[in-house]
Amino acid sequence: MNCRGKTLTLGTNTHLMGILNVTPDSFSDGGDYLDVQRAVAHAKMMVAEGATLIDIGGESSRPGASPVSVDEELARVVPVIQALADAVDVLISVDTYKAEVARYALEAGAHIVNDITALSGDPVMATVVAEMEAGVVLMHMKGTPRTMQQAPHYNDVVSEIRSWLQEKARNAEARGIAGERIIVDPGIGFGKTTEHNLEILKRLSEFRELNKPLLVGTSRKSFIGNILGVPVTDRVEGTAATVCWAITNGADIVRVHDVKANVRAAQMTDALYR
Ligand code: 9MG
Repeated sequence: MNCRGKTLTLGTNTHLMGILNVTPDSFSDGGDYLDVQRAVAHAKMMVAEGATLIDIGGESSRPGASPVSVDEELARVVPVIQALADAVDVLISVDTYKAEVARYALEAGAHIVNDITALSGDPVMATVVAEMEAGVVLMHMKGTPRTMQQAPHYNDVVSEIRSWLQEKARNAEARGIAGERIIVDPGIGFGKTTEHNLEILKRLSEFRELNKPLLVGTSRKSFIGNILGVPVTDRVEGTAATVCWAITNGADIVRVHDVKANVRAAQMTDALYR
């Protein structure tokens, strides 16, 4: 797929998307020079370890996280994207549901918008993505980050999410976004119980029927903690197991914090499977 002049070749190997959170609990207190340098250094390390995409986010989507203003989010992500676009030769995605943040981020050098609301969080987002010929990740979420874990219910979690993503992809195309620039994502952990997440992973291959590149993000998520009984700082092996499983069940891109370990797991799985 081609996003703003940069190509992502799909099908030959799994792509690792490295997570770069520029929020106060990670690299940023407001985009000052040192924050930017530290964030860029971390992104460069992830690229050296094998990430072929870097996902930069300035607002946490964890349950209960506080929303961030457009100005604050711009101050966090834009300087990092500007610095990174000159420093690395990989695709950059911006994790935002706000059209204004997306527009500035794309102008600063990003190629893809990772929208956890699948274009429904801001009425202008589809226009920005279409006009700027960017790629877009359409992720499924039930509710909002504030409400999503309040007793989520599905009759058939996989069929419902698959139909929902199909509808969102159709809408995106109707709004002028090229079909080949759309990536779909079942949104592990976003309005799902541990059982829902396991069911989605067990039946992941059913999302191939959408005929779109498939992104899966399991990294360090609570369902891994629930199964292994380990804290968020100790979930790298659990994550790697889900990465290998996701690859053999159709994932094209996996979104991870711990790039080195997951690249190795993915390369071995690719050698066996692809
Ligand atoms: C921002 N973010 C957190 N988890 C995610 C996931 O699973 N997928 C995508 N696309 N974005 C995510």
